[in-house]
Amino acid sequence: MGDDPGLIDAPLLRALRGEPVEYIPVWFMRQAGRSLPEYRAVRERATLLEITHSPELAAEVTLQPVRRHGVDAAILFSDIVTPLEAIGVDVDIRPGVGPVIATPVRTSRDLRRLRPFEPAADAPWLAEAVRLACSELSVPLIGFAGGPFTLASYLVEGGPSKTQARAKALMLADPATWRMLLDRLADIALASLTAQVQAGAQAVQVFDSWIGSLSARHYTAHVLPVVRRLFDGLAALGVPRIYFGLGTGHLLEAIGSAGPDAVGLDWRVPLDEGRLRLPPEVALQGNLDPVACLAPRPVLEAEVADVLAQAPGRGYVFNLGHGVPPETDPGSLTHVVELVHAHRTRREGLAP
Ligand code: 1CP
Repeated sequence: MGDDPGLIDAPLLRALRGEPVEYIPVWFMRQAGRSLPEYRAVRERATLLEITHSPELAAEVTLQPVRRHGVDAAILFSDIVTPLEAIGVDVDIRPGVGPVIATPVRTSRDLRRLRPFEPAADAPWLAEAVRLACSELSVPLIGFAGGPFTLASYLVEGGPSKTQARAKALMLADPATWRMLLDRLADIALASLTAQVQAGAQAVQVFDSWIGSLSARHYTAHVLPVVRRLFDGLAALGVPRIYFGLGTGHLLEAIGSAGPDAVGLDWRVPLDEGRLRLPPEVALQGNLDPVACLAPRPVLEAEVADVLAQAPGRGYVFNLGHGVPPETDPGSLTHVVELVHAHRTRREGLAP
């Protein structure tokens, strides 16, 4: 499982394990399928769900950013809602909108539609896409899943929401149903990530993008226990486990206590502050403001230098603070990779 001997010492995996590295590894959240013309060419022939259902197309799109930018990791091309679609939830991914769920989940009766996810039977294309991509990659593949709160927010809201108001209302009004919902979603994420690691993924990331909308009190009471259970379950896979959420400055201590091996920070929290507030054994990932990718080169270079100046000497992976903006010039991303790779780790592998 995820133990290709040729890649076990890849910079990404060493950094996630807190080991010294020769250069800082870098990848970009949403590096596939956003700004690349070669992705748009594939999208002209197939919808997003059609790509994920085709191992050949999914593997091809997964490889595109690695070939073009020389990033230190691939991330499987899929979406956080594809396991829900695979168990029969009527989800559609609308261009320019995101996941839309025709019949939202709002009561305990609705939970019956969320049966367990059995990847081998429900989504054979998932493991096949991972195997195909890994057979052509010389960097690790990151498997991913949506975090329980973030998946719950799409299911309860019925689509993207700025406030997650309906999801939070269910959480507060009916904590028992909420807990059952989150437990089912954590089981779905665990099943999906297990299948991806068994097929060759060498690290996993849980995208709990929207947890920042919760207070620390609500996150700790209504979400953290489930996330902790998810990370406990993932530990058996033996690969580094990254946890990412947006706007989590007020949640860092809680997030750190959920048990991840690495935490992805957005641009709002300086890396050096994150280092102090997370357990020392937890690696950091982040956190260039994605908007910097749209700036002229000198500005982009200064912003990258600023992030690198705050980065710990060990246990660090460069990334953006959120996904690549779709209008990014791909050349800017390639340039960021060159800058990060050229940067000499200040403390040459000494403790952070
Ligand atoms: O690198 C990659 O792009 C890999 C593939 C990938 C990943 C990692 C996609 C393809 N989606 C995701 C994760 C994802 N999907 C997240 C977590 C990361 C994040 O916060 O950005 C979330 C919240 C989603 C949900 C989603 N799917 C949205 C956001 C909607 C909202 O609430 O604002 C959107 C727009 C999608 C559709 C989608 N997923 C992926 C692509 C390439 C697209 C656009 C599809 C299209 O327009 O055809």
